[in-house]
Amino acid sequence: MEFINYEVEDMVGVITINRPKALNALNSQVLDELNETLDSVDVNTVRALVLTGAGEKSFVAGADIGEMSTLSKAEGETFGKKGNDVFRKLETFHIPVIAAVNGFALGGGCEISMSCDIRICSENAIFGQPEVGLGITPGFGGTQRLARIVGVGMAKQMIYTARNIKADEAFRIGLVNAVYPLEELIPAAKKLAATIAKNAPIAVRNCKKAINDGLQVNMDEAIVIEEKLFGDCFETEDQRAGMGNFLEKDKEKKLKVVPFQNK
Ligand code: DAK
Repeated sequence: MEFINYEVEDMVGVITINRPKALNALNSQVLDELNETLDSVDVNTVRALVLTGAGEKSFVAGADIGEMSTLSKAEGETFGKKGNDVFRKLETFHIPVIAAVNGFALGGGCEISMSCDIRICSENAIFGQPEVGLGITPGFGGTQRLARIVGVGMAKQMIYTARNIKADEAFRIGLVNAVYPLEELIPAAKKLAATIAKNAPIAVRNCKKAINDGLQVNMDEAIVIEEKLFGDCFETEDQRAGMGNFLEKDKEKKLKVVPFQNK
């Protein structure tokens, strides 16, 4: 692949968007390659993903403005669908995805980070939805996901003003969970991913689904979604071994990785 690197270390996969000359802007080829990479992830052996950008300046500086500028309406629709499909694939991916935001996360860059489960960033990170300054609306889910993450008032302010915010403000409003010096970002992301990877994979997967699906419906329906996904964990080897280890009071064993089991 030209623009995506994918490496697996232990049970953690790291996907790097590698187009530093254009600050890792998302063109059609990047989106296609990201889609193919996600399809190639072996979720039986990889338990969490880290998504980051190449270089020390930018995570993703948005959708590729050069490519977009010449699109016809029909091509714009195709491009939008391509982006939305990949972003939704990330959001609903079987295993958790951590965005390690190492610089600019503007427009589609901020939006792709919001399709991930968790965002952490470096001190030089800059977030923003500059689209209204370009004569468009955020088109890869920004109007929807930003409001859900930071609240309606703050999302409207960021989107209407097109003002960028720095890492400390992103942390203050809850857009990121933590801020690190740049050189510590990837190690921190891998450590967080490894912590998740140690837990029972079916349970983690079901938690992701319960949170995501539950947020789309009212509480009565959400609780039913949770019940079903809770019940789904029983009779798995993860559940038997996890509870068995606790009952045996074997602290060492309790910390062991419970092997992935398809029911
Ligand atoms: N697209 C293409 N190239 C980009 C780019 C981008 N978004 N951002 C940066 N680059 C390129 C620059 O053109 C430059 O290329 P060369 O001139 O060297 O060939 C190179 O990266 C370095 O950029 P700068 O020279 O500008 O670097 P600076 O440090 O001076 O500035 C910057 C960094 C991030 C502040 C600046 O590059 C910038 O403002 N970039 C644009 C940021 C932006 O506005 N991003 C949002 C794009 S709009 C849709 C769905 C979604 C979308 C659209 C439609 N549908 C559903 C249809 C999404 C829209 C967006 O994301």
